[in-house]
Amino acid sequence: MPADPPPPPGDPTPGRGGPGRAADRSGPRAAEAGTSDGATDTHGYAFPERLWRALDRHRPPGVDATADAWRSPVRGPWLTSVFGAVLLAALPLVIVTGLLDWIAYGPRLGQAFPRDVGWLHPPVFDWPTRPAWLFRLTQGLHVTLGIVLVPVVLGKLWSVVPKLFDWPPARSAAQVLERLSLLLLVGGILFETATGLLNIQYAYLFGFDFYTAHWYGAWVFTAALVTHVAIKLPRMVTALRGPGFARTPVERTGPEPADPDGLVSRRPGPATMSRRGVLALAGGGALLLAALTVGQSLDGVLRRTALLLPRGRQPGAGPNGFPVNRSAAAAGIQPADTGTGWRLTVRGGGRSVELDRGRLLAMAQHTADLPIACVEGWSTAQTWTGVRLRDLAALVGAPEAATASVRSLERAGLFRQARLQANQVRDPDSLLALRVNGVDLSPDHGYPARVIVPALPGVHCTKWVREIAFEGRADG
Ligand SMILES: Nc1nc2c(c(=O)[nH]1)N[C@H]1C(S)=C(S)[C@@H](COP(=O)(O)O)O[C@H]1N2
Ligand SMILES: [Mo]
Repeated sequence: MPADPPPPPGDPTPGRGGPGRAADRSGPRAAEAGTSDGATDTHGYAFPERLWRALDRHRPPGVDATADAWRSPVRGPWLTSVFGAVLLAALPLVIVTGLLDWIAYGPRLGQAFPRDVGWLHPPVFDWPTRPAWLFRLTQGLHVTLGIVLVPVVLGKLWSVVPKLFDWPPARSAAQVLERLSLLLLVGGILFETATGLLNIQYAYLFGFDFYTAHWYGAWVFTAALVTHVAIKLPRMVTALRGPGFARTPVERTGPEPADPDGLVSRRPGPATMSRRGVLALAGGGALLLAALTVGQSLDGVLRRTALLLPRGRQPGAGPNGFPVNRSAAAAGIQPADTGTGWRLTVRGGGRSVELDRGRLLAMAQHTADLPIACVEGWSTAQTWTGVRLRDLAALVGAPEAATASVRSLERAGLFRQARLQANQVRDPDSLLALRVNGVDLSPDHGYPARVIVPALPGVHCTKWVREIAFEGRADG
């Protein structure tokens, strides 16, 4: 069974680090301990050496005391690498699902946010309609993982926090670059997490556009992450291949030998927690967040466990009792607009037809179980009934339409209109829904008619539809 190295002998109090102690540690860290005592050992400085030496001579007051105040003996390459390995496995999924969500919005139809990203976009493709739960999965993963990883990120930051007080802040020009990338890495993940969390809580406390900020923030973060992984991966692999500490109890927990990154405390105190205790704390936090979050992507009683999400829980009972993103009142939909005077205008192929709800109900009705998956993370599957979009396209002689522009009665609001791709118009389950779960749509769910399309982001499932225009020819 792997075990910690025996704890260093003697009482681990500050001040026991002396020349003798520096001598029994090896690596640059020992040299650094020497310089902090005023010694002139500048071994380990690269160009511009004079700058580092000058900085070292002018140490800000308290910098050594602060660095040494972090005394947990569990800090070191092993713990940092375990957190790092978890993040290395999970963060690419968050990044990729985030990019997929941008693609799902339909950049080719000019409706992904942010709209104009120049060369900075992933290869785009027409978002498929199958499997119908695709966007539910990608967006659910993006939001849920983003939340669940918070304790792991905090654990990793805690494991390296003394490095913030390193002085001089770098020892070579290369290290300046590395530490700048760390600034972008840490700043990036905190920014992405904070804006993401505020967005799903509908708390737009910031004075900038969420989509634009989250998008560019993601690129900054991703670039910094790639750099960081390229630099540190070998260290991580070495640390994880070395002696393990997962089973060491707190009584036998001591520091690792000094490491080249200086993660091990220079003056380690006694352990108050084992490494596995730290991991259990972060893991337990992640599990707790998962338990409070996943319910937003599930239906049935488990939905009630989604305590963290404002729209995640079951709102009301009955067939229309599922989450509402924007209510009819909030969208300014008047009962008079949706009463017997309501007409749907269908355009295409140079023709225009007006249909009332009775005529729509007299057309062939199709029923499909389809999810609504909101970009804010929640999703729910319901049973929808209505007219196939492709039947409406055929009605105006545009069965080969390349796109459909859907407009709502709603007058203001970002989501009062949406454009659908050819595959989304043609899918046999793509509906202008009139009913849900066997009853008429409620006003909040889009009465008299709403769009529902397999795998379409919820934001494009336009409610209170007033007009559908089929345009172009898919293969022409
Ligand atoms: N006209 C209109 N349709 C809309 C919206 C809106 O704000 N206005 N919100 C969209 C969003 S963001 C989502 S997630 C779904 C949610 O549908 P629901 O409220 O019926 O659950 O409706 C979509 N349809
Ligand atoms: Mo949404």
